Amino acid sequence: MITLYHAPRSRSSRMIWLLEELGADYRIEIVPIVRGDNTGAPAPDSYLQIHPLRKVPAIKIFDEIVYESGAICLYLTDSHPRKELGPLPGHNDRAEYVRWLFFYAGALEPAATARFQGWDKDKPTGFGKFEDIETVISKQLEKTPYIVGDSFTAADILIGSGVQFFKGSLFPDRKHYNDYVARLTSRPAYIRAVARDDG
Ligand SMILES: N[C@@H](CCC(=O)N[C@@H](CS)C(=O)NCC(=O)O)C(=O)O
Repeated sequence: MITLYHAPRSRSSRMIWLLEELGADYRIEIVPIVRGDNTGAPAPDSYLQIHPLRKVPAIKIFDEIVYESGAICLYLTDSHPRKELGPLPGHNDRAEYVRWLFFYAGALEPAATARFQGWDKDKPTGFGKFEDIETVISKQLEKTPYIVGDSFTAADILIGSGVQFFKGSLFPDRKHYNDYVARLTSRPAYIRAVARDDG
């Protein structure tokens, strides 16, 4: 049994989606968090043994704890190989899959945060320029229905949530973004996850 530490309408909502896609046996434990607009309350000190930054998502499987959305995606798809939601080592698409998970976490997330906060200046950073990052994603989604190619993977859960959130605001309005989000949000597992978001 997997425990998902979750706050409704947060980054952990995506992990409910992933667990539903995997058909995993899981339970949800609701965790209080301080939100971006400073509402909410911090998780209690007891939660520091699950996540040292008091954030969600985190998962616990037996005695193992994983936090960071990209790490959770990789861990869960590797540990549910028969579900084929992430190419495994040796698969032709493995490099691309891992690259997109880390591109989300290491490039898109920090660049979008910097853009939102007005911190991004015209200086080299470890994550690159926001427009360049958007172009990389757009070029891929112009070519293929999913970010790794023809098949849905857990990388779509991360990149797709970014596209869904940013399209029409930080991301330009593009038809292939609308089509991509429509493809993802019509998935039965996505719909089930939305229904479970409150716990
Ligand atoms: N890089 C982390 C970000 C996690 C994160 O920032 N989660 C927010 C919710 S969307 C949170 O827990 N905020 C509470 C806090 O920072 O105290 C991931 O992707 O898992």
